[in-house]
Amino acid sequence: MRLSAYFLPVLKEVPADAQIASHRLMLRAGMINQCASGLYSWLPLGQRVLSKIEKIVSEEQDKIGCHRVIMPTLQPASLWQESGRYEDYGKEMLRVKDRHDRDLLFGPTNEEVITDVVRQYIKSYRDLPQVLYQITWKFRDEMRPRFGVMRGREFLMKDAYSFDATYEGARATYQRIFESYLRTFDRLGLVAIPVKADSGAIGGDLSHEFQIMAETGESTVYYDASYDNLTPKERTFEHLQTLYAAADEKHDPDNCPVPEDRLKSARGIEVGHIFYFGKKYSEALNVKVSGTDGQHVVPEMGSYGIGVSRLVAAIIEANHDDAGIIWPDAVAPFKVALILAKTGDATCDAIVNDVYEKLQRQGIEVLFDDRDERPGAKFATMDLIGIPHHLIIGNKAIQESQLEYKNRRTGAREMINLSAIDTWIEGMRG
Ligand code: P5A
Repeated sequence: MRLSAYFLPVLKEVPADAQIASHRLMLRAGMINQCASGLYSWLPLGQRVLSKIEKIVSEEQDKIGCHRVIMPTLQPASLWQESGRYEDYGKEMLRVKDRHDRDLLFGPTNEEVITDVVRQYIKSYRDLPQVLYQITWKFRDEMRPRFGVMRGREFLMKDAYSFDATYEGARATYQRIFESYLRTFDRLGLVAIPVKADSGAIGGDLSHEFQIMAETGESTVYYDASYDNLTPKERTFEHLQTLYAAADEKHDPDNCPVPEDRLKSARGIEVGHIFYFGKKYSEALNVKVSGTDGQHVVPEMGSYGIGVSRLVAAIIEANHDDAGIIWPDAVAPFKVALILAKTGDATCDAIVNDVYEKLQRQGIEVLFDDRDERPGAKFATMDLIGIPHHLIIGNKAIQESQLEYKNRRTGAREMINLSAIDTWIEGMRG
C-alpha cells in the first residue's frame, strides 16, 4: 500500500477526552472515528487489525470443531419472552418496533436465537455435541460507554453456543473451549488469566472470565502469585483449576484458600467470558432430542464469548510506548513499513520501488511511505501506527548500497546490504 494513496487520518493533537492509552492511540493512529457515544467507524487501519484478530479467533474455533454461522442482528421479542429474559435484561437492551408494531430488539447476545435454530433441526442425541459460533456486532445500551472501543455500545463479539446430550459431555466441551481460548489469546501475544466469575444475565453455575492484566482495566482480579511463574505446559484447564483466581464479585477475603502473602490483586481487561448453564434455555424453549433409550433428553448448553473489538484496545494497552503502538506481528495491519527517507533521488526511487515490488510479490503486507515529507515525520508516523518492521531507504542506499532496518519493539537497528535484500524478504515471510 502506498501511503500517498491511503486513507490514514493520523492526528497530531492528543485527543483531550480520551483517558486511556489505547483510546488515545486508536484515535491518533486514524484507526477509529467516533460517530456517537459508544459508536465508532473503523477506518482502514483499524479495520485491518480487527480482521486479523477475527481471523485468528475464528481459526481457533474451527480447529476444535465449532461451526460458523451468522444470526440476525435484530431479534423478535417473542423468543426472549419464551426464555424469560425479555423483562430481566433491563435498559441495556435496545428495544424497537417494526412497521407492524411488532417488538424487536437489537441482539446483545444470542442464546435464544441459536436455541431456536437447534430445536428445529436437532432431533437425536446422535447429532450432538454441536458447537455453533458467529462473529457479529452486538448492541448493548451501556450506562457508561467509555475508553473508546473498550466499552462500546456496538461492539464485535465472537459468541459460541454448545449443545451436549449429557452433563459430562457439556463439561468436556466447556474444558475444550476453555483451552482453545488460552491458545487464541496466546496467538494474539496476550497472557490471559482465567478467573472464576459470576454468570450475571447469561445464567448458570460455572463461569470464567479471561482477563488481561493492565492498570487501565475495569475489573479487579485476585489470584495466586504462582500465576506469574507458570510454564506454558502448566497452562491447562486441569492445572489452572488447582490455582486460585477470582473476579472481584467472586472473591471472599474471609474464605480465600490462598495465604495472604501469596494472594495478588490487579486490574484486568475482560477479553473473554464463558458460561456453562445446563438446561436454562433448552428447557425454557422446550428443546427435546431423542436419547439412547427412547426417552427424550433436554440438551445441556454453554455459551462462550470473546470481545473481538475490545481485544484491539487490550492488545494496545499491553503493547505501546511513548511513540505509539507496537503491534505483535500476528495482528499488525502491515508487517513492514517501507520508508523512503530521501525523496527526489533517482537511485533511491529505483531501489525503493524495486524493494516494494519484491515485498508485494512475496505476499508481505507493506505500507510504503512514498510521500514528499520530512524523514522525521515519516518515522514518527510509522512508530505511532505501530508497524513492527521498518525498512529505511536513505543516503546510505546511494553511497553504500545499504538499507537500514529498525525493529519497532526493541528499537534495534541493523544495516542490510542491498544484495542481501531477497534473503531478508524471505525471512519476513516466516
Ligand atoms: C457469551 C457469548 C456473553 O454475552 N453470551 C454469548 C455470552 N458474555 S459477555 O461476557 O456478556 O460478553 C462477552 C465478551 O464481550 C465483550 N464485551 C464488550 N466489548 C466491548 N464493549 C462492550 N460494551 C462489551 N460488553 C461485552 C467482553 O470481552 C466480554 O467478555
